Amino acid sequence: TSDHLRHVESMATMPSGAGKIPRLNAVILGESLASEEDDLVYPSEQFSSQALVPSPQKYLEMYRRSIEDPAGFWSDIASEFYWKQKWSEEVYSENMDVRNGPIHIEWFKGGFTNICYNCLDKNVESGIGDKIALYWEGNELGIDGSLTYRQLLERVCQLSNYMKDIGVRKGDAVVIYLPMLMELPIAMLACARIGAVHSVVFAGFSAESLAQRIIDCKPKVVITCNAVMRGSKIIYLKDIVDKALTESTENGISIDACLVFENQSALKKEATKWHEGRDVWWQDVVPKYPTTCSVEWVDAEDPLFLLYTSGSTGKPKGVLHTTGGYMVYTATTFKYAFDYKPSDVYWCTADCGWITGHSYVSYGPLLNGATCVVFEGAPNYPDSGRCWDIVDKYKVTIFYTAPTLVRSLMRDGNEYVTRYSRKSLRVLGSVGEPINPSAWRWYFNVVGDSRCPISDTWWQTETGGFMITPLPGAWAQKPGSATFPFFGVQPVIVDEKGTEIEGECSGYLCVKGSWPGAFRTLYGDHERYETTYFKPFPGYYFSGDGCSRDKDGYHWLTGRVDDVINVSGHRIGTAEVESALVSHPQCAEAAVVGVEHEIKGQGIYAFVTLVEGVPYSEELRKSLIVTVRNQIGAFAAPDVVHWAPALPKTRSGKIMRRILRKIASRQLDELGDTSTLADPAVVDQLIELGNSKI
Ligand code: 6R9
Repeated sequence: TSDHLRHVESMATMPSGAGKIPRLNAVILGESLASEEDDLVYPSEQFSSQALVPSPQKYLEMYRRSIEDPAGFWSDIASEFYWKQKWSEEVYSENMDVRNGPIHIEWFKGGFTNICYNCLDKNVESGIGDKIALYWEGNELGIDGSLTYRQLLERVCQLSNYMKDIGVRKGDAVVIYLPMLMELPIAMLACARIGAVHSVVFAGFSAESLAQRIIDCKPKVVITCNAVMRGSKIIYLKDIVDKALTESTENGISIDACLVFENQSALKKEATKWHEGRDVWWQDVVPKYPTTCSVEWVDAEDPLFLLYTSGSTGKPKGVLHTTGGYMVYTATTFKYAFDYKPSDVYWCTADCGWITGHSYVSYGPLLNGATCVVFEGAPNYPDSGRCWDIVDKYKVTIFYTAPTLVRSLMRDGNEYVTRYSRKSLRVLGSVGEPINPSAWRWYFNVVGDSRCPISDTWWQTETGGFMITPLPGAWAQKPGSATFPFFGVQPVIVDEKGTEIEGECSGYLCVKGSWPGAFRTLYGDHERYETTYFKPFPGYYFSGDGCSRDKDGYHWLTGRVDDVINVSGHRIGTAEVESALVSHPQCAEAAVVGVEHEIKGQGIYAFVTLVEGVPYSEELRKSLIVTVRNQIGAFAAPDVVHWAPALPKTRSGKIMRRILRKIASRQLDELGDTSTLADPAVVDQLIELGNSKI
């Protein structure tokens, strides 16, 4: 194993925080990564001395055991959870190498447990029933609520009972299309309690995207609400669901019920369109059910949820996570990466529609008995100080968000931050995309008053939980680096041939061996699972990300190397946007690339070829963007539409995206070799059109 162990070992000789003063550079925009590498930011001695993992030495000891004896390491941790029946002898079994037959990963097989029981009943029984599990902060100032662990358990049981009553059984799918109300984690937990498989669809997805997911997983029930306020805008979610369900019915999929929560602060019952016989008001039925509900004990390898994510082809992939390994992994990563203590108040700004909201709003924190903030609104409403207002209101100690939000708040100015105390904060987190060093510094210096370590957590929908992340008290950080692997994770960097490269290097980020939180398959398509993730570099799981490792063994994620773009931390497949664009009757062809964007990280840049004879117009540009909004969601709308008389293609007809990326980012002197193009003149036409405004 060794390259990594060697690095970690050398790190153990690193001085720990004692007496070191972080070198705090001023916020300089546009500084380069290279000059940052030696900039170490140490946790304070005070922080380290109270931390769960206080030193590189302690990490090394635990990490070494996790790699040399994964079964022992993880079964010790798993034993802290409640199991109705212990797993079989073999803690895990895996084949991660396509050359040795089908890929398979199993953890704690034969063990029976329930993740909802471990999140709620176990905590209530251990005596924290009266501790706040969820604080809910509404979109409007002054609209809020909270639930203790006991109250949350009761609410979950009522919904579980309702679902059982209408015939939802173990293994049935349930689609959840809700904004960040407390009912969203309640619905997830209620499914888990009865062994149903939830599939949460982010409430920013369009009717077509929702329909596509419903058609794929064929749920018994869809859970939604009538409408939601986001900032000063109202979104009629129920109308979107109606449209999606009409489309699903046309495709032969019918559901038993659509359960609708009346979100009174947005829209009254009376104003909601209704489909008699199918639609049911949550408030009419759920509160009538008993507040206790027996638990469905499930095998550790029974599915817990499906979450659709974008890949490099048009069809979203249904990432499937199972119960036992995911439970153990999300709980453990949460605890160590945020140095969690029972007195913490934790707030993750992610929506439960994404993996971060699954693992680190719902499951990870609740499994630890944590108090979490769930926020319905937008972080800049009513103004850019909202986050820090919430931090002060609930005395948030751990704050976890995405670089895109950090950058946009940074642009809005320090006054919005410094107006609030923020004294409660002790750990900050970042996720979703690489955080640029200047944003890291602003986050560290201004938001955290140079006092709070930042956990820059690298992971994916597929990995279930953190893979490369700082342990905040254990070692010095380098702004912009996700640092070192979590326990049990063996990252490797390979070259194009799939050969592991050692030492200071850069290449494709893969993982050797399995970890408990790994996804087990793509729903209904194990072949695509193998092709996408295990065939590119046989013997490894391929992440789709590029990564470099510096001389001290720190990992620097450099972004996607496939046709996926990362817009504000949301993964969007270029193929999805392209297929939406070409569905427009006047669009003949489209090619989409990512382009650097100051706030969003990446923006969407679309080259569009129109049907013969159709003239370019501003109106058409708008209508193309509306098409993408309708088919995917507003977050996938192109930032730029670049008219293209033709697209640069090789003689075999392949679009040369490399050239399009250069044109999009105006790096015109770096176009490289264009001689292999079928028609090199296309490039000049494109550049010319890019110069003239239409
Ligand atoms: C958790 C999540 C996964 C992709 C991943 C990578 C990017 C996420 C990152 C990061 C650099 C980090 N990514 N966290 N890149 N540093 N700390 O975001 O899951 O939506 O599946 O996206 O996001 O490119 O491959 P998901």
